[in-house]
Amino acid sequence: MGTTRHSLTNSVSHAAIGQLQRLGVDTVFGIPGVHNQGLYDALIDSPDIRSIVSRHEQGAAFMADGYARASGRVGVCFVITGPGLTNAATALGEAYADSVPLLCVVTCYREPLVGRTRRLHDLKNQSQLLSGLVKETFRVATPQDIGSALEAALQKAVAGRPGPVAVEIPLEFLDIEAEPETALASAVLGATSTSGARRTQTAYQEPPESAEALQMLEAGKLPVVIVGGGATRAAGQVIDFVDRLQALVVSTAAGKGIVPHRHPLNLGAWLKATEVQKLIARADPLIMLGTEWSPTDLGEHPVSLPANTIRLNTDTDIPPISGVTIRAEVGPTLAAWTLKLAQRKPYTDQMNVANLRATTLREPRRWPTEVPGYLEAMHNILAQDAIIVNDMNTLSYAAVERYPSNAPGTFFFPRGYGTLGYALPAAIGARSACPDQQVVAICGDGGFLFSSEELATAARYGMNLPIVIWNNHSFGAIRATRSAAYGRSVDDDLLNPDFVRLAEAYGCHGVRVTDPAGFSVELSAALVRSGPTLIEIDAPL
Ligand SMILES: Cc1ncc(C[n+]2csc(CCOP(=O)(O)OP(=O)(O)O)c2C)c(N)n1
Repeated sequence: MGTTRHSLTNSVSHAAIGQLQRLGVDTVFGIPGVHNQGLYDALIDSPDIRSIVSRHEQGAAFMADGYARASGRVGVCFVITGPGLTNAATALGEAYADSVPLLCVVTCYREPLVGRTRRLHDLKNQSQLLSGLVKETFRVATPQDIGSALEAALQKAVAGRPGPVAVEIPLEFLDIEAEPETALASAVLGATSTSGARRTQTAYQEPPESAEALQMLEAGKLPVVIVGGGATRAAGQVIDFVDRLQALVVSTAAGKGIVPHRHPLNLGAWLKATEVQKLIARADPLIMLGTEWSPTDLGEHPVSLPANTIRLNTDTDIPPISGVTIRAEVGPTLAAWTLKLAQRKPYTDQMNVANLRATTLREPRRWPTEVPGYLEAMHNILAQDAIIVNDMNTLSYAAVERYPSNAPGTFFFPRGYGTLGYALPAAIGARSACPDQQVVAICGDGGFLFSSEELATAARYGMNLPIVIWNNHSFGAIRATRSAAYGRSVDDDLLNPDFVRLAEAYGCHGVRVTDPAGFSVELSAALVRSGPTLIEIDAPL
């Protein structure tokens, strides 16, 4: 233990990085500091792990989020104790709310001074702070625990309802020599886990409630499926199931694209639509797949569930409902049901599905009349599997309901926690995970400035990334809701920088467009440009 700091290649930090590599981690996002530089030093000796350095820890954690949503694997970020963690906190909150598997590796002091903060980067109580942000924190008690802590954390991130986890490593351990057992323990654990970073496939076991669910499916007259983000990796099984039953489908924002928009039974992603609410009320049965039935999807008018509801979810914490709740993986369970329902006569053949779909899609919307033209231009240009990473803004709200997503896991929206500043860094994460897919960020002028410094990251790594800014010179959504609620508005006007020049100052390409035709030209050009392009839309107020 305790030898020359700079010559050590078998440090606890090396054991940590080696273990992450064995567990399938290929990218880490973060910011180095004196309080975690042992980890960064060890990365030099593990060229298979790519390090992407952000300009703010919130950006690093959002990048890990975007990486996770795009790849289906755990996103990993490295932050220093104290301010590194508090900067990342909001993004961890978003990942928790949206069930995104993240691992935050954060340093700490070996002896926490709970209640005092005299040491550099020390917090009053870091572990307590973490407990309010993540599913579970693994505090490394001895240097020998490093391998098992990382493995346990990665497994926890994907177990049940996915979410963020943290590993707190005392910074006193980072640069000391790892005991032989440390490496051994890591190797053994690594070998037994094919990839802790991915949800492991276990043999399908019929859930005990399956029989009841199948009875409801056999007897029902109008099956309606609500598909949520928890079914993203089970798209094939969901579509087979829907086809077998000829069930109508509605999706949440997170579930967009799981059943392609072009599928004739898909009514879109608008649970609030009047026709959809009516349909849900008379569904028989209603089948909820991988959705928590979140208030953020339902808005102000929660729809009550019919008695005949089947709920399939890995989450163990979801509240009870009438009907039957099954805690199991969506994919294998649906595959088994589809086989068992082989003789079912399709239900909806008498319904005029096309009419219902048209009525649902025609419902009047509140956004400016220019919005659909821009979304249509995007849809005409982007590939079917293009990843659209949204912030909270007018264009994105409209896109939830209107953008025709045709591939699963391609529409990201920070719906659960509703954090402004998500889109740019999360798009950088998605771009790192999926270099062969198109990735586009959509921001408002307000939200963009919450994380615009990450233009530097996109430029530094030469990322081909169009960043669209809907510039209505205001916190438009807030202006609209406040005007509606109070009949007047204040502090919603924004004095923005010149976005085109801002982009150029960062080494990105910048353009301003004034109509969908110009937008089409610039978006097409941005998709083939090697670096990032900021496209400012001169939007109506
Ligand atoms: C971190 C954070 N702070 C505040 C809010 C509240 N908020 C929600 S939408 C919004 C306005 C966003 O403005 P902009 O990005 O310009 O989009 P627009 O509504 O104008 O289209 C604000 C301030 C939030 N969602 N997140």
